[in-house]
Amino acid sequence: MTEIQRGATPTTSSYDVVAVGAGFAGMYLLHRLRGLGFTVRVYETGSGVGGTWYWNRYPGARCDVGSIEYSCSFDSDLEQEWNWSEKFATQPEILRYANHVADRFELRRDIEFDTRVLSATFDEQNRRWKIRTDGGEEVSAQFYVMASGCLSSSKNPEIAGIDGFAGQIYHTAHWPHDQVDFTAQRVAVIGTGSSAIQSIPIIAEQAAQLTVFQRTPNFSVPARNRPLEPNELNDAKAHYGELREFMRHSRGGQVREMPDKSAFDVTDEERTARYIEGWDAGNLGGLLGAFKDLMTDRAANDTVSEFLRGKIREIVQDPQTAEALCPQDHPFGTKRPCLDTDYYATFNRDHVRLVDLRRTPITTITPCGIDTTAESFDFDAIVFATGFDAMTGAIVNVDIRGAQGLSLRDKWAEGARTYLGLGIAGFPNFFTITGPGSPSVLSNMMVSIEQHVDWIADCLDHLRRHDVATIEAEADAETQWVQHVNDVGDLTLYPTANSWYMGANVPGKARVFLPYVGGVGTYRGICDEVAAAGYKGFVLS
Ligand code: FAD
Ligand code: N01
Repeated sequence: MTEIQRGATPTTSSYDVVAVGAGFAGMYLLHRLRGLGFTVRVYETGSGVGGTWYWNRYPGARCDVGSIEYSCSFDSDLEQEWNWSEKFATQPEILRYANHVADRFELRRDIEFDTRVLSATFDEQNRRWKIRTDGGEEVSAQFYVMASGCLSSSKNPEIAGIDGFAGQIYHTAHWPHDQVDFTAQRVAVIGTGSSAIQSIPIIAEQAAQLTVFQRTPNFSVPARNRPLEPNELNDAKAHYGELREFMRHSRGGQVREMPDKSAFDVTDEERTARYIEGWDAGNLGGLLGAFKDLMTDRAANDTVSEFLRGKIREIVQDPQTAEALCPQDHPFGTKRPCLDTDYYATFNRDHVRLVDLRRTPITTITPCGIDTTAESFDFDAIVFATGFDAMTGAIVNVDIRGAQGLSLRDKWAEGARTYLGLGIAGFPNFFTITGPGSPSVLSNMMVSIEQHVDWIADCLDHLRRHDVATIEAEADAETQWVQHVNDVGDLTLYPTANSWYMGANVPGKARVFLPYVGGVGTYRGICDEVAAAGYKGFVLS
């Protein structure tokens, strides 16, 4: 809706910093910058804080990084006063936490809710960003930050007929705020990524019939979720400082020891025993981190992938369904693996059916349901669990124009290019949080968010103290960083999969490995060195 249609009264205001997004990234950025005395305005499309946890309210939504680790580390009182109730917190609990953070630090007064940022243009003459919203507001800021989330721009399936469906359509990433009741309904779920895998067992509890439409099977490991014991929480509270320090310098931002052995350093029996231990551990690290070469050596990965396929065949009674659920097209871990509760066992229920779209693709969504090349299905409701235009979608959804009118959409048409995932050549005074080219989605995002926010806050403070008006990534530094991100990525198996890490899930999106796989500790060291060297690779003027 344009400003004219809305009839809003445009206002003009001026800030030090404008940020997009009131998830954990935008909230912490606001808190940090406010503490440094900057004036900040945050815009958020949703009506509340929490980002991911505001939008993704589908049944079964919860984190798959342990709650204690998936939490803010920037305030020790906050750490001490918040009590996580489960090993993996539910979406409602994380949303309550996000609201608690907003209340505790009085963040809402600087957040404009129900407002989408449409465009941001760098005005070279005044060296300021002009930001326009769908509310008709136009504001200016010296610095502009996209804290817009890596998994916030949802994606519908590219299937004809969606608009003609007579029943209810839901998307996991835009779940209604009111309870959805599938009792006695015939329900379809399209997709088998993390959102589907979490929601399918719970939808199956309610629905009269559940049909899962799977294009690509994914690997999933049991979460073994449970209430947190009081002593676990107390122990974490007593040692938060050490835990956080370990996480900040770790590979994935979690409390996890790194393996030192290859999968082939041990006997077959020892290897299997290690995988059983990983399967029983109730986290992804148990298997991803079982051996040091699982993500770099195809033969090593085959051993864990085959172990997991064996587990699927053990659990799922119908051999044809079991086979269809076995991922064969990508090595374990190269598409984001899932953590589930009873996912595979759900396919043993009489009213649950898997449709393998590799054999019988969907041709159209009809008014009554879904047609495949083999069958017509009638449904009361269809759930799209079809994911996101990850890492770049929310950024390029805004029409961002840098120096000389350069459009970020155009610049990234052949693939996202950044310096450190923080700055972009041609876009002065512009930052992204957990942007492409940073560890981001390959890590515990809370750790990566805080590292980026701290780096940006320190940078702005430095610029102000040294009377510097603009900072911009150098084109050469950007090229070298992009090369490094690719080189490190190419040492791994990640680029072999058609994953959203590669942009492969969005038709027409450039195939580039988006995150930096060097690890959060290494990456933090690089960012710190860049800052210590007077922001090496950036032009300060
Ligand atoms: P978000 O939380 O995505 O917030 C971005 C906000 O920006 C959104 O609210 C959006 O509305 C707003 N926005 C975007 N564009 C605009 C615009 N143009 N104008 C105004 N507002 C805009 N990560 C983990 O590390 N561990 C987990 O266990 C985990 N679980 C997840 C489970 C789900 C279901 C999903 C989808 C993601 C999960 N993630 C997890 C990743 C998760 O996205 C991050 O952990 C984290 O919440 C991201 O915070 P953020 O503030 O960067 O972005
Ligand atoms: O999305 P996805 P998601 N026809 O992209 C299928 C985080 N997260 O929302 O693989 C038919 O993983 C698609 O098939 P294919 C986590 O980082 C975490 O589930 O493209 N199918 C795939 O099966 C995660 O990785 C948690 O062939 C179509 C599915 O839809 C990320 O968010 C929970 C299709 C999409 O899976 C995204 O997860 C939830 C079409 N046209 C999310 N288009 C935790 O547990 C797409 N698909 C922490």
